[in-house]
Amino acid sequence: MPALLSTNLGSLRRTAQGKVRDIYALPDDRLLFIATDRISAFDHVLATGIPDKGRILTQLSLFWFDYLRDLVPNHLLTAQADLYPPRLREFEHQLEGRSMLVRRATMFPIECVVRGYVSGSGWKDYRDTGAICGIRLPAGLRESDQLPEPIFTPAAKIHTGGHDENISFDVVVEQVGGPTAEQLRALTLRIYARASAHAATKGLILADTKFEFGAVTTDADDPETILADEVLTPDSSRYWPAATYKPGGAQPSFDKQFVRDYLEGISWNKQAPAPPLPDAVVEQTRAKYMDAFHLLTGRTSLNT
Ligand code: Q0Z
Repeated sequence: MPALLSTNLGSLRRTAQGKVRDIYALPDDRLLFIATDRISAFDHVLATGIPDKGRILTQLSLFWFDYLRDLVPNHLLTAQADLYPPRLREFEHQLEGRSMLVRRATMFPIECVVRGYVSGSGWKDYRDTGAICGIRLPAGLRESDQLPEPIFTPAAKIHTGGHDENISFDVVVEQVGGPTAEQLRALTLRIYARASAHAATKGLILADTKFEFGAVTTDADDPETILADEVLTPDSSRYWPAATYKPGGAQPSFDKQFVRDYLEGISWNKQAPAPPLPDAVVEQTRAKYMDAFHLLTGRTSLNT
């Protein structure tokens, strides 16, 4: 199957479009969450998609939702396209294996990031200030070093294209209140502990990852915090092969390194329009997403 770069569900309203994912509104406080085959690099969506990427990332999220279900409830209603509302049937080729029917939640305006290693914006902040999100860290850490213990490093969502802004826990408290801030931190750290332990048994370091939580009202009218969005995919996480881990510099990207190397090699100026990718780079990248899926789930094929 060719890569799916855009979705069109007729008269349904697309309520959000990210670099990779599209969200449509449905009646009864439900959303349809679709992972396309788009890929971004250097903050641009590329002209070429990666066939199966959306299915791989969706099915990895589904694996993790199930793996974590006793720790935290989540937004999934069903990912079986044949159980979707009848009006979606005609679009099933855009949906099969790559979409989730989810509960609409009231999202907390916080990216719940957890870091076990010092990388990305965490490394930049540490290098410049000795702290990440106001958490003082020991002197002398090198890029990609493991932290003494995993830390909660929240970020504020910047909607207009920009990068999320790292914020202190005190700012989270101001945004959502003390009890909810503590709940989000505790959930984030607990999920990371469980997921990073699983990844480690498969030879992968989960260096950091990002969760989004929302609030729903239960049958008993109590507010409940649920895990939403996609979870623990290579798009929302840094996975490193333990076998080649070498602190003291940046680690190669598990999934996107072939893409980055190609784009660096052609000296693209990182301004739109992003160039297309050669078939070989597409195929190598698809294989990396499949490797991650296979390692983490033990499965060798995808569901439709
Ligand atoms: C998540 C996002 C985008 C992908 C809205 N269960 C939910 N309830 C309410 N809202 C959301 C969810 Cl998952 C929700 N996002 C983030 C935006 C593509 C994810 F354009 N936006």
